[in-house]
Formats: sequence, C-alpha cells, structure tokens
Amino acid sequence: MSRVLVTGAAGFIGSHTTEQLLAAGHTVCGVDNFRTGRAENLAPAACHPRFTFQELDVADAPAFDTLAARFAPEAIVHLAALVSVPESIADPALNYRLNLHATPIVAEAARKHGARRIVFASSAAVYGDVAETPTAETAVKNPISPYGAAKLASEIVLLGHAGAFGLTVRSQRYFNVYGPRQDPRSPYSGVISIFCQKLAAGEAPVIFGDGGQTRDFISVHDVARANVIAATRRDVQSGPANICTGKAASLNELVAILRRQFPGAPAPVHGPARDGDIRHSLGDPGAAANELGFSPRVSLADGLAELVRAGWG
Ligand code: UD2
Repeated sequence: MSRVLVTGAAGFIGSHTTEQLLAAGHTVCGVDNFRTGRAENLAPAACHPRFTFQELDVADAPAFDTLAARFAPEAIVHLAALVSVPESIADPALNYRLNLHATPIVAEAARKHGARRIVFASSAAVYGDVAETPTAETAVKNPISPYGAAKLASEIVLLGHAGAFGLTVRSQRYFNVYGPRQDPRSPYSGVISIFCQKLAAGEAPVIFGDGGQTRDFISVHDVARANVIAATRRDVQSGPANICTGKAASLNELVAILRRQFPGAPAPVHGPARDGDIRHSLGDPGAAANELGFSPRVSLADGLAELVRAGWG
C-alpha cells in the first residue's frame, strides 16, 4: 500500500481519485486551496482513518515543501489546476501561475522528499486542432490556448525530472471528463454539467453551432481509476497516455441521450459557434491499455444515467 499526496483533492477529479485510492487501501493526504474545489466534495473521504487534508496553494513553494517533507509521499497525483480553456484565454497569467509555475514546485518536492512517481493531470488540449483522429500520443502537439501550452510545458518539466532523477512520471491526457461533482455554475463548466442543469430546470440547452462537433466523453469514475493505477502500479514506466474512450459522440447525440433522462424537457436551441472550438476530438486509448492496463468501463449512456440519478452537481 502507498502513501499518496493528491493536489486538487477537493475538486471534481481529485475527490473521486481520493476516494478510489482510499477504497484500494492507500493512505492519502489531500491538498486544495478551494479556489474551485469544494469541501463538500470531500465529505465521503473526510472521516476516513487513512485520510488527512491540508488547505494550501501548491504554488506556495515553502508551504508545499513543508507538507511533502512531513507526509513523505511515495506518489504525488498533481490535479490542482485552472481547468478551463476559455478561462485560460480570459486570464493567461493566472493560467500560467496555476498550470505551469506550480509544476516544478511539485517535481522538486517529489525529488527532495523521496516520492518515486508523479501523476500529472494533462489534457487533450496539448494536441490543439489535430488533423488525425483518433489522436495518438505521438501526434504533433500544437496547442492553441494558454491552457494547452501550460499543460504541454508542464509535461516537459516533469520529463526533465524523470530523466535526471529517476522519477516515474505519468502524464494523463484527459479528454472530456464528466460525472458527479462537476460544477455546472460557471460559464467555463463542462458541457454535460451545464446541459443537465438546464434540462432539470426545464430550460432548453444551447448548442453552440450546428451540434455536429464531436467529443470523446469519459466518466470521472474511469478517470479516477486510471489515476489510481498510474500512481500505484509499480511496474509502470514514465510516459504520456490519453485517458479517453476511443468513442466519439456529437453534441446532437449527447443532447438526445440526455433528454431521455429528463422526460418532457425542451428541445435544444442552437446559438453561434464558440470561438476557438475544436471540431472533432477523439483519443486513441491504446497506450493507456498497453502501458497502464487501463480501459474505460462506463458507457456514455450508463454514465449519463448515473449522473442524473446522482444529481450532477
Ligand atoms: C475540454 C475540456 C478542457 C480541455 C479540452 C481539450 C472541459 C470543461 N473542458 O474542452 O479542459 O481538456 O477539452 O480539448 O471538460 N458547448 C455547447 N453548449 C454549452 C457549453 C458547451 O454547445 O452550453 C459545446 C462547446 O462549444 C464544445 C463542446 O460543447 O463544442 C464541449 O465543450 P466543453 O466546454 O465542455 O469542453 P471542451 O471540449 O471545449
């Protein structure tokens, strides 16, 4: 069993990852600054005997170093981040502070205090608007946002520590993650949480553009399981992996599936296409299967049904 430090533990992906680590028998120290994370997300973990929590900002290097020295993790799962492409365009400086400046702080804490591996929340955004789909990890990286650039730069920072100091670094390139606890309240929220909130309120969801754009939607339960494997499987080597399903769904298909969960809900309306929107995003899940032994288990229909039952927020 491992000692795992999880940054962004009160967030959407962080809280699910924390719960799955605890359920698998590991000891977890969670960290969050509550910029977007919420204490209630940690309610199921809070009273677990193998869970501790500290409120801090990972970009505060002395505080993070002190915590890492005290907890002495074997692995750090670094999920604390600004999580939105449009928000990174609205505030590039904040994006670089949270999504890039914090990365060498985590890498240094791992090196100095004996952690053997780092799992990093990277993103499909490192690829930008790619020509080939499904996109493999070897595809050209052409980020088209400060968010994608910071994620790619962070991967490279971590590779330097892997090469020089023998750390194992797994960069998890998440595609479109959805599930319980994804906050629907911000304009930067994921489309599924926004659509659930609208449909539940009896309002029409707004599809930006013709709805023919496609995404590779993956359940947060699968994403958390991929994080647990990457953090704790001892035979895993350094490298990037798409965390995706390899299945594309259009926005029109997504709304059709969701409307079945909300009988009587209004039909969607179409608005202008969103600036900078990628048309098609679809990952090749092969590397995650080969290198991590990870394959997603939750279908989009099942994941959406579970999300609606859970109350999506
Ligand atoms: C997702 C990730 C982002 C990054 C990126 C990588 C989320 C929230 N964002 O961005 O972090 O990893 O993938 O490529 O998961 N849409 C509507 N109506 C709405 C809201 C959105 O039609 O009310 C459309 C939007 O124009 C886009 C699609 O839904 O075509 C998905 O949008 P998103 O913001 O959920 O995620 P995306 O793919 O921009």
